[in-house]
Amino acid sequence: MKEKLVEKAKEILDANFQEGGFTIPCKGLYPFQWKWDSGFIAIGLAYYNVKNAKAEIETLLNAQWENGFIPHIVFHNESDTYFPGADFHLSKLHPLASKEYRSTGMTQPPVTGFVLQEMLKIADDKKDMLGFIKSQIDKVYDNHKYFYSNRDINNEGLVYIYHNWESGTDNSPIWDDIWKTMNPPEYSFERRDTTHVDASQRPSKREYDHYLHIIEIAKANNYDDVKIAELSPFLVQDPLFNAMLIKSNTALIELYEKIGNNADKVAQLKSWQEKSIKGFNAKLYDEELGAYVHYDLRNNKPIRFVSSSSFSPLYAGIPDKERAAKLVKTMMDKFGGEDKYLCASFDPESDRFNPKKYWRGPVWINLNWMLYYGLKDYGYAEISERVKQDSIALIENDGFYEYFDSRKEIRKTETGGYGGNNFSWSAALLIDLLH
Ligand code: 9YW
Repeated sequence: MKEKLVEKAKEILDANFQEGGFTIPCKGLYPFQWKWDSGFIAIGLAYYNVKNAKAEIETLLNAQWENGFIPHIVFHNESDTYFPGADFHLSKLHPLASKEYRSTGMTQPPVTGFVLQEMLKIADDKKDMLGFIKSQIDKVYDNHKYFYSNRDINNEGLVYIYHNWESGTDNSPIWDDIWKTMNPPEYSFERRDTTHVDASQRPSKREYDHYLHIIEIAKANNYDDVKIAELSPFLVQDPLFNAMLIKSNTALIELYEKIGNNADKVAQLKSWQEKSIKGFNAKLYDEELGAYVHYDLRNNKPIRFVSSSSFSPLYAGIPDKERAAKLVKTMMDKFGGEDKYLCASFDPESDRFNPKKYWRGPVWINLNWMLYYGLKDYGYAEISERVKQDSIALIENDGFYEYFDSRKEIRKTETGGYGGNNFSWSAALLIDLLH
């Protein structure tokens, strides 16, 4: 069983690998290179195709802007199966954007630092991989520098995101109250996602109006960070995004120490790190909920909902042992019933929970992957093993889908896999989990 699944996972990754040296997340649905997808994909590739794993990271980092920014989508190729594409995003509006690659003007969770560290752990030839890392690591460092220099506007060690697409958790109910503060025009455009996937499993047209409106505001200001911080109706400190940055800081410190001769960068990373962990625990933890939550900087208030992002700080070593125990209790009480697969993306007890709709409830393999390692690090061997086995069971049972229904019951009558099939990061991370 294990061998067969791994074989199928490799087939998917190979089929999604493109001539330009990068992997698309899903045929038809997502025909370009996405930032955090690339990271997870490189981890899977590192097990059996080191050349492609390296190419995956290189092609992403080649599209870095002169200010260190790494975009969320790199449009290496033309494709009309996705909206909004390069002609909508117009990255060239920013004076420091890549002249060579068209991209979006927003980013995604900074996973690349810890991905490089994972690639080193996986590599048989450590010397070769460390050489590769040495050739790329400064770009990742520059990306962190970009975040701390431009997006930590209150100097509290926490960076903002200005768009829900930057979070990676696109239509989470967490954003619903922000949408209520906006009244975007009704744009006319042709959605492409709903030609690939059942519309009931995707965001609504009205939600897309909000997504596009934020980009229009950013474009009207040439994607200038200062202007965006001033004007974007969406400005959020996201625990998932910041936890990824912190995890990647840790990885960069360890990698630079291995490489040697980078004392200045190590000192800078340690100083960012100390401030970030402190700021994170002081601002983003909600005692009453027993979970980390998002903070709405534009409207100056915490967004008090529990989602799988609430537990991601476990992966980055952010909570102390006592707080970690509370997090695990919240997770098990709300998300962990025997009738459920871990871990739904949104609080199953909330009336905003929707088990079939994208980031409003379904289980995602990348979040589970982080939770598995996080829980394991904190000594929760049994629960971490359950997250791992649940992830494997979902894929084995339903297929290599983009997201999955957390309710075991429904599989008596219907399939539980939703969104795109033959999805790259589900395949890549399964290879890691089964290793
Ligand atoms: C979209 C590619 C991306 C992921 C995001 C996910 C989805 C794209 O797909 O967004 O157009 O909705 O939400 O996390 O990186 O897999």
